[in-house]
Amino acid sequence: MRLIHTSDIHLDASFATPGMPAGFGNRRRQALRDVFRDVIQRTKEWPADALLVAGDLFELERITRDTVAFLKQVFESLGEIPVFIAPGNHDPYVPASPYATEDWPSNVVIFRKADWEGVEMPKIPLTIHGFAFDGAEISSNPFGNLQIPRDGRTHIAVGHGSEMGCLPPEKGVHAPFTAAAASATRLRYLALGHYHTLKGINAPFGTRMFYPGSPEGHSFRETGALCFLEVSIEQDEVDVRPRPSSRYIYLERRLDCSEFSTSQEVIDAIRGVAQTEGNNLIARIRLVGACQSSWHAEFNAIRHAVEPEFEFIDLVDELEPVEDYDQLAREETSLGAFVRQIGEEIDRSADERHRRMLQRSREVGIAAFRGHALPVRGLEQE
Ligand SMILES: [Mn+2]
Repeated sequence: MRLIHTSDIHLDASFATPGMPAGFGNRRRQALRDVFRDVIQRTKEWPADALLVAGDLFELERITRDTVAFLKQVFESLGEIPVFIAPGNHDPYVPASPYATEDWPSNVVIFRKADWEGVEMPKIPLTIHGFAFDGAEISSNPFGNLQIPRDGRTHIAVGHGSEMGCLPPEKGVHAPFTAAAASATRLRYLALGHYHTLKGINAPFGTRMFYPGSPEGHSFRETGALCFLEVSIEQDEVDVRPRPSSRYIYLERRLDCSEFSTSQEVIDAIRGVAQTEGNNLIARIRLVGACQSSWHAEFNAIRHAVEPEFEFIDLVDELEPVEDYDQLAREETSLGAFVRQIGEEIDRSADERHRRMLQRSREVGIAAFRGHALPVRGLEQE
C-alpha cells in the first residue's frame, strides 16, 4: 500500500512582514499552490492508494473563492484516488468553513468530528482513522482514545496535534499527546500535522509516526529544503521516504567580514552564498565581525548589488566598526576637531582607567556625531 502524506500547506497565508517588497506575498502564495499541485501530481504518478492531508491545508480566515476552486480542481484531477483531510487549528471544521459549505469531489473524505472516525477503503484492506479540529482549539482531545479492531485490515490514522516529546521552541500547543499514548497495537502509521519541519518519532508497539512538515516554507523558522512523505506499507515493513518539494528555500547565515577591506569582497562573499545554495533563496545574512568604516559606508550599495541574486535578502548589520582615528582627526569638520581633541587627551592621560573612559567617550561621541545608535552598554559595564 502506498500513501502520500503532507500537512501544513497554509494556502493563502499572509506573509505580511514589514520591509517585504511588493508582490512578495503573492509570489509566496503562488509557490504554496504550485507545490501542493506537485504533491497531487506525485500522488497520480507514483501512484498512491491515498493522499493524506494532516491539517492546516489552508488558513480559514484568509481562504479565497479562487483557492477553493483550485482545490476542487486538483482533487478532482486525482480521479478515483481518495484524499483524506484531517482539519487542523488553522482550517478547523466549523459551519462556515468551505469544508462544510462546499460540494467537494466524490474522492474527497473530510473528517468532521473531534473524535476518531474510521473509513474503510473499498478495494484494498486499509482503514484510515481521522478526526477534525472543530475550532481554533479542539473541544476534546482524541489522542489516546483510538481503538483499533482486530479485523485483519491494515490500520493507519491521520491527525493534527502536538507530540510533546518533540515540541519545537515557540510552537503553540494544540491537541497535546505523547508518542506512547498515541501508539496502539495494530496501528501501522500515524500521519501527523502541525509541526512545520520533518520529524520522525519513535513510538512503542511499532507504530511509525511522522510529521512531514510544510512542503513549502513560510518563514525563517522553516529553513532548508522541505518535503512531503511517500509511505509504503508492506507486510512487516513501513518505509517512509521524504520527497523534496520546496520551490523557495529559507536560509540564515552569519558572514564574518573581519578579513574584508573592500565592499567588493563582501559582495563576492554574499554572491558566493547564492551560487552554492541555488536559486530562489529567501536569505537572512548577518554581517558580523570587525569592519573598517570605509566599506561600512557602502552598506546600502552592497544590499542593492546582491539583491538580484535572491528572491529576497534581509541583510542585517551586526558589524563592529573599526575606526581610523588618525584619518578622522585630519578631517576639517567638527567631528575631526572632536577626535583630535579627545585623542590628545587620551595621549596625555597617565591613568589607565581614565584613558579607557576617554576611549569609550570617543566611541560614543563619534556615534552621536553620525547619528548611530550609542554604544552605551559598554560604558555602564565599566
Ligand atoms: Mn497547526
